[in-house]
Order: sequence, then C-alpha cells, then structure tokens
Amino acid sequence: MITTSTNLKEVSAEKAASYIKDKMTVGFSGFTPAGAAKAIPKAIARIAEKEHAKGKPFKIGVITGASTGDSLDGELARAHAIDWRTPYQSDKSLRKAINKGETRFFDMHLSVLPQNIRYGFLGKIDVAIVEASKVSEDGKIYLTTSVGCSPTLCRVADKILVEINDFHKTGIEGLHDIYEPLDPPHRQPINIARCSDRIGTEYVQVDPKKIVGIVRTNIPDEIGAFKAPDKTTLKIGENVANFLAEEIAAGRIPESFLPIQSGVGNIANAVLGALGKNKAIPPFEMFSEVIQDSVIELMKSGDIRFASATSLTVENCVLREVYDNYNFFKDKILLRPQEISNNPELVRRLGIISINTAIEIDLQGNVNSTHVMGKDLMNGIGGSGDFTRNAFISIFTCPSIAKSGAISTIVPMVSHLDHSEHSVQVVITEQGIADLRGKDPLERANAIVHNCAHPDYREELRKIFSNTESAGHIQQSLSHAFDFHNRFIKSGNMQVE
Ligand code: 0RQ
Repeated sequence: MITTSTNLKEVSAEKAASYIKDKMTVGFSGFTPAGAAKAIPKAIARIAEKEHAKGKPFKIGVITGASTGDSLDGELARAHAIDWRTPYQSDKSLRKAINKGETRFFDMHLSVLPQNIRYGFLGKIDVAIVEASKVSEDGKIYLTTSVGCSPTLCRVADKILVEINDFHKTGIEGLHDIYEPLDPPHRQPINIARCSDRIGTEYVQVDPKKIVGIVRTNIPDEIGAFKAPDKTTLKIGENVANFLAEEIAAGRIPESFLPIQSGVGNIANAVLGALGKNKAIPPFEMFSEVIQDSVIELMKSGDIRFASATSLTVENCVLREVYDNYNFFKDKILLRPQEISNNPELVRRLGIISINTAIEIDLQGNVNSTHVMGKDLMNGIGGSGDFTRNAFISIFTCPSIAKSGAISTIVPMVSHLDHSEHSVQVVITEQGIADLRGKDPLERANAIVHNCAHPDYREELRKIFSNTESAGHIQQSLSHAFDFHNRFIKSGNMQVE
C-alpha cells in the first residue's frame, strides 16, 4: 500500500528539487506553517543560490494555501528565488522582499485561490509539492496538518512531488474531508448544512503517474508560540464575549449560539480564550480556516464542541496531544480545502459570527487589514474577507493604539481598504464596542470615536468630523483625512505635539 513500490520512487530532496527550473510556477502545500512542504523548498533555495553564484537566473512563481514556514517562504526569499507569490504570507524575509519590490505579490481572498487556478487565471502550474502522511500506489495522497489548496494544485500540476513526513505517521489520518467543486456552469450547491457534515474523501486522488518523486522526512511544523494574552488582548476578548452574550440575551443570536470564525494571531487567540470563559456563551462550534492552540484547549474543557477548518495550526506539543488522544479529537476536528472552509455560500448559510483583526479602522468602519501606512504589506487579507462579507455578524477587533501609543488604530480615513463599511458591523477594542448596525455615517463616527478610540486621540478624531468643511452625508474632510498618517511619517508619532 505505502511508498515502497517501484512505481513511487523515493528520492533525495536534492533530486526532487532538480525538477524545478527557472521561471516555473510551483504550488506548495501549506496553510500557515501547518502541513507546508519543508525539505524540497529548502533544496530549491540551495539550487537558486548556486545558479545565482554562476550568474544565472533562477526565480519561480510560488503558490501555497496561505502563509507557510521558514523552510519555504523564508529560505526561498533569502535565496532571492521568488519571482511572484500569492495568496498570503507572514514571513519576515519574504515581507522584506515584497516591500522592496523584489518579489511581486498579489493579495487574494483565500477561498477563490483554487478556482482561480482552475480557471487558468494564474497560468500553468508546473509542479505541485505537497506534504503527506502516506501515499498509495494508486495515487491516494493523505495530507498532514492542512488541506489548503493542495487538492487543486495536485490535480492541475504537470508533475507532483510528495514529502512523506513521518512526524504525522499516526494521528492525522481520517481528519480530512476532500471535495473539489465543479466549475461553472456545472457547479452544484455545496451540500453542507452543519459544520460537521462530510461530503468528500479522506485523501486526495491523483493520477499516480504524475508523482515523480517521494521524499521521506520527519520534520515538525514550524509553528511559533503565541504571545501570552496581556491586559489589552484580555480586555478585547472580554468585550467580544460580553457583546455576544448580550446579543444572545436580546434574542438576536439563537440561544444555541452560532458557529464562530476567528482569525489568526495573538489577539484572535486571546478572544477565543475569553469566549470559552464566558458562562453566558454555550459550548459552540467553529467554522473557520485555522484551528489554533486555544481551540484545542477549549475542546478539552468542553467549551468547543467541533471545529471545521483548513489547517491545524498548533504548537507541536499540542499536536502531539491531539495525536495521542486521537479517539477524543477525531469526531471534533475536520480539515477541508480552503475553498470549502472559507466558502461564502457556506458562511452565509451556516450563520457564521466572524471575528478578525484589523491594522486600522476609520470613522465609517472601513478596515485596513493588510498595509501599514497604506504602503508596506504586513501579511495579506487571508480569509478575513471571505468571512466578513458573508457573516451573520461581522466583528473587527484591534487594540486602540499600536507601537506604544505612537499609532492610533482608529484613523480618520484608512490608508488602504480591505473591508468596506458595508461589510463591517461591529468594531471592538480594549476601550469598548461600537455596534455600527443601523447607524448613519455621523452616528458611526461618534460610536467609533467615543467607544473604541484611545482617549489620547479622541479629541483630534472628533475635530476631523466636526470641522465645518466636513458637512455632507459623510462628515469627511479630505484635506485632513490623512493628517494622522502624515504626522506619523514626519515625526514617528500620530499625536499632535
Ligand atoms: O507589530 O509584531 O512588531 O509587535 O502589527 O499586531 O497586535 O500582535 O496582532 O498578531 O493579531 O496581528 C492585522 C497583522 C494583526 C493580523 C494583523 C503591528 C503591531 C504588531 C501584529 P510587532 P498584533 P495580531 C484568517 C484571518 C489579516 C489576515 C486575516 C492579520 C503587529 O491579524 O494579518 O485577518 N490580519 N486573516 O504593533 C502599524 C498599525 C498597526 C501595526 C498593528 N496600525 N500600524 N503597525 N500593528 N496595528 C487567517 C488567515 O487568513 C491565514
């Protein structure tokens, strides 16, 4: 059954990497560092360095599910081997290359990536490189801690290379549900009415003739620890939990509650912890893209009943715990392709409560999730748009200030727009909650400034929309809209001296 057959050839990472040539488009597994290919990308980086030393070009197009680990994005970026990259990243070296203009990056809603590949929008995929726990001779690839875009990448690529990672030998199989929709005009409704519904297979079926090499590894996912929640993130979490508890009390959210989507990062982790602690919130399900450490904790305490996502992004000690207690977790975790985990049709149908983090939010509720000072890419939009636009209630959280108070995250006008005021319903900082539903522009601005902005910035923000120049349906002064940003660029501080 497993890879010892002569048809599926075990090769070294170096040999596998030698299939990759300059200008190729390569699709890698990985959604966050979970399940990302590790050995072959590192070997590709070494080839790039050698070619560059000889004065020869070597750059490839890189597609993954979302961000990955250092062995992929970090190694390839430092080797100057990435010509273009999509749809998301969170790696320091790659971020630098993108912001210097060395690597072209296009930011994409994660749910549309697989279909954009199938539609041919990204050109031909030469090679797919995916991490698996095992492969059968008839081409069944069992993925590891993420599904992401791997089913589509494997199906459309000319060649497939597989890293069989023995770290996942036991414990992961059976957690996947692989389903790829047909393309229009033949697409059918996605038959999921509950978070836990299964509609596919536990493996990715490929033509085994396309698998040109198998590399055996034993490397853990490169997932860093979260910052422990601090006073600010704990308060944000408490505010989110109180808001949702009040929605239940008011009868706007059913008493049985609704599935939660939560973004990634330190704040999202703290928010989930707070939801678990709030006694007014019943045990709930998640329909999200990433399962983080806090979800596993809350499953153990009985506060989370089930989680559907596309990646299991947990620290290795937590992953070991899941594998060692497989019987407890196997009916509680389901990993789907990102076009299903983040599917707008499903998010709307299931009534997801979306909770994502913003870089900055303006007085109308427009959100910037991706670009610092409108210029420098942080990570990308990720799945935040897939969920926000279609949610039952969409919430954005962030601390009211960043960089020790030199930056107000509440600004007169966002310097880059990812989520418009039409999709953003509730803004929550450690200061409080601005419920924007049913509010006109002036009411929105007042609620955001009064409830969410840091006290040090409230007066300046009020001045912007109470200026006589600001009259109109939206109280906006175009000549002052970027005063905060301009001050920061000039003096390193958004506050008036
Ligand atoms: O900087 O790392 O130097 O300390 O941004 O901010 O407060 O630690 O918050 O880890 O939750 O990340 C929006 C980036 C928040 C993330 C963002 C600086 C701040 C800090 C990180 P340091 P925090 P988080 C599903 C959902 C988009 C994608 C998404 C993100 C660093 O949540 O990438 O939602 N979201 N995906 O100091 C300058 C500002 C700033 C700022 C924060 N206004 N100006 N710097 N920072 N606000 C997941 C996926 O799709 C996979």
